Amino acid sequence: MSDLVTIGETMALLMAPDVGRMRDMTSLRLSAAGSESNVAIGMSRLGYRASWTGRVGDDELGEMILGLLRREGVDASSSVVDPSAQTAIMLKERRTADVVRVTYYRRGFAGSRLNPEDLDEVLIGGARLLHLTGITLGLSTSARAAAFGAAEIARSCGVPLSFDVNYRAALWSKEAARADLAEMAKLADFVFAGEDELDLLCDHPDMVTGARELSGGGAREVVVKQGSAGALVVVGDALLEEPALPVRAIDPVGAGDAFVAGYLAAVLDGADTAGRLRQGCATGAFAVTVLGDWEGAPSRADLELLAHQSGTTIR
Ligand code: KDG
Repeated sequence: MSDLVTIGETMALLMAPDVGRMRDMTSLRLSAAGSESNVAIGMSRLGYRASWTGRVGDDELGEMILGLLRREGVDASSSVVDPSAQTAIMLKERRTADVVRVTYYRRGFAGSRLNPEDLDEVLIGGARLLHLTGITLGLSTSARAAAFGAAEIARSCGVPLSFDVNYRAALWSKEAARADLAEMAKLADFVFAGEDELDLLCDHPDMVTGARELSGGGAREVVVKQGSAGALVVVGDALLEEPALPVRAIDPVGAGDAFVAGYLAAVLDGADTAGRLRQGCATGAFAVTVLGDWEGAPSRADLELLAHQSGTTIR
C-alpha cells in the first residue's frame, strides 16, 4: 500500500548547467522531470510511501527514470514500459540567471499514452491520498481519461484527492484547458494553484475571492502558491498566509511540487492548516536552492536545519 499515489508523465530532463543559450552549451546535465514524480520523491524523502504510475519508453531514458525513482524510494512497479513509444524529453535552459525556458519533446511520446488500463485500482483505493495535476489532463485524451478514472476510483473508495492545476501553455490553450481543470478541481479535497492559474478555475479577478469561491465555504482546502511571495490557503471561512523563506534561488522549476509534497506530508502528519502552509513553504524553499526539478527536496533532518541562523556552520 502507499500513503500517496500519483499518476502522470515523467520525462528525461536535459539541463543546461550554466546561464546562456542552449545552443552554446557544450554539456548538459541529465536527470528526470515530472510534476507528479517530483511530488512522489518529495513525499518519499519526508518518510512517506509514495507510488507513481506512468509510461516510459523501452529505452535507456526510460530505464534511467525508473532507476532514479527506485533509488528515491518511489514505488513505480505499477508503471508501464511502452515498447511502441519513446521516453519524452524536456530541455531546461536558464536564458538569464532569473529566466528559465523549458522546451518539451513529448507529444505522442510514451508518457502521453497513459490510459485507464494502466491504473492499479487496488493501489489507488488503498492509498491515503491521490495526487493528480492538470498536466495529465492536457497530455492526451487517454491520459485525461486515466486521470478522471483515477479520481473516480479514489472517490468511490473514500481516498482524498489532491489536485494541482499546473497549467502548461505548451500543452493546450487556456480556453481548451478551462473546463477540464475546473471539473477536476470540483472533485478535489485539496486544490493547489499558482496565483496566475486561479482565473482558469473561477471568474473572480481577486485571488482571495477566487480561492473562497473555489473553497465553496466547505472543508475543501484551496492553496494559492505565490512563489517568492509565499502561499495562502482558504478553508471554510478561514484565510491563512505564510511568507516564503528567504533563500538564494538557483532553479525555481519544481518548487511548486516540493511545496505540494511538504503540504500533503503535513496533512498526513496531522498538522493544522498553519503547520501545513509552513511546511509547504519550507520544502518549496529547499527545492529552489539547487539545479533540478526534485533534487533539492528536503528530508525531515534537512527541515530541522531551518532552525539555525543564516551563516551557521554545523560541525
Ligand atoms: O513543476 C515542475 C514540472 O512542471 C516539471 O518537472 C516537468 O511535469 C513537468 C512539466 O510538464 O513541465
